Amino acid sequence: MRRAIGLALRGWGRTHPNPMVGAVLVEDGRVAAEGLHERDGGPHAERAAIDSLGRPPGPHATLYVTMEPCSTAGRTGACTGAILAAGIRRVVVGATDPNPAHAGAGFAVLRGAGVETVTGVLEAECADINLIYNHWITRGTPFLAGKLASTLDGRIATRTGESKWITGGVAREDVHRWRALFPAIAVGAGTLMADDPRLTARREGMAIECPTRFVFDGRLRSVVDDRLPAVYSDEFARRTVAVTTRHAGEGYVRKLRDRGVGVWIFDSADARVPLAKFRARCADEGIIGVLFEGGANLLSRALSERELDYLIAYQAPVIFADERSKPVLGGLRTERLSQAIRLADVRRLNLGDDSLARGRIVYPDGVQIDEALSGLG
Ligand code: AOF
Ligand code: ZN
Repeated sequence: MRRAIGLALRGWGRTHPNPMVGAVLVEDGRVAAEGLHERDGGPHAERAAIDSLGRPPGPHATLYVTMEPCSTAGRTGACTGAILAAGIRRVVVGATDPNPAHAGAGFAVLRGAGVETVTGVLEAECADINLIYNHWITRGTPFLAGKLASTLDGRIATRTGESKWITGGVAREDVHRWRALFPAIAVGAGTLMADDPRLTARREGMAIECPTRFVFDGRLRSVVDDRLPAVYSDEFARRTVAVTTRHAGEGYVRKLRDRGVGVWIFDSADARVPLAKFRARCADEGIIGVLFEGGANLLSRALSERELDYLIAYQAPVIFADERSKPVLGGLRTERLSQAIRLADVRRLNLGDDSLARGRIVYPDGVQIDEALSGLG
């Protein structure tokens, strides 16, 4: 199953809106064939493994697959059908396909046909491969994740504003992996103006990839007259969408649209984009996952509006111990421990001297937004 997981991950970022799936066909204790779902619309992992064998599997073959085989025709024919047609009598599965069209139906089909079906092997790992898909297919809304990087005492910049770099090279490379996974990335105008990030995924030995780039800028103050930020002017400018409100000047909107930059305009009493409306628009446009990369204001708002589903948090073994340094998150008034936001299904990783903790965000009942701080960005 670990080998099947490795195969599934080769589809990283290329299978949307489909899941990443890997499959290994074992005969007499040896790997006879492998397959993966390489891209949306392409053959499913099970079929890819069976086809690559080039002959019927032996009578005692076992198919290991990271996700439940599909049991309805879809665009590529049911995998349960392919398994039965190949005469495979034993199937070992990682995670259940959360797609309501399947959700265990594949197991019933296999078992009904007398195939020995083992489920739940490395289940958590297999489900973790498809964070975006699992959310999208069950809720029909995009998976909104936040990425942050802080010191051990939860700070992202010194009192004078220095922030490059708190985390080391290995952690920063890992960020590019997530950028390559998510169909879209979002940043706030403040971050855009301070850092001028390109928001592309740049990985050793691989072509530069550019997801959809969202800039949250309620008044379009990042559309300055002299030098435009890179995301509005580089070769991927058409991949950029400024997310703004009616409070933005029409001249700025026109200036962006003239360059091929998208502009989404939302109604809002203040100059802040309501994240629930943004999420709904993404769903309409088929954007199934967005990685919020900062800054602190945008992430804090997403959290206080309870619109963030997941957090990817890097932490460096660095301490400022300075109240005037900049905190990674804010805007809530958490008086009791029972009001704390928590992560569930937490996974941890060491990256050089830094660490990564990521997990699903669980919101408590009744946390108050701190009005004094809610004027953030
Ligand atoms: C599998 N193995 O490798 C994948 C599965 O449009 P289609 O035909 O590609 O079907 C898409 C659905 O099939 C998708 O929503 C999910 O439920 C399942 N994906 N299933 O058995 C695979 N990629
Ligand atoms: Zn299938």
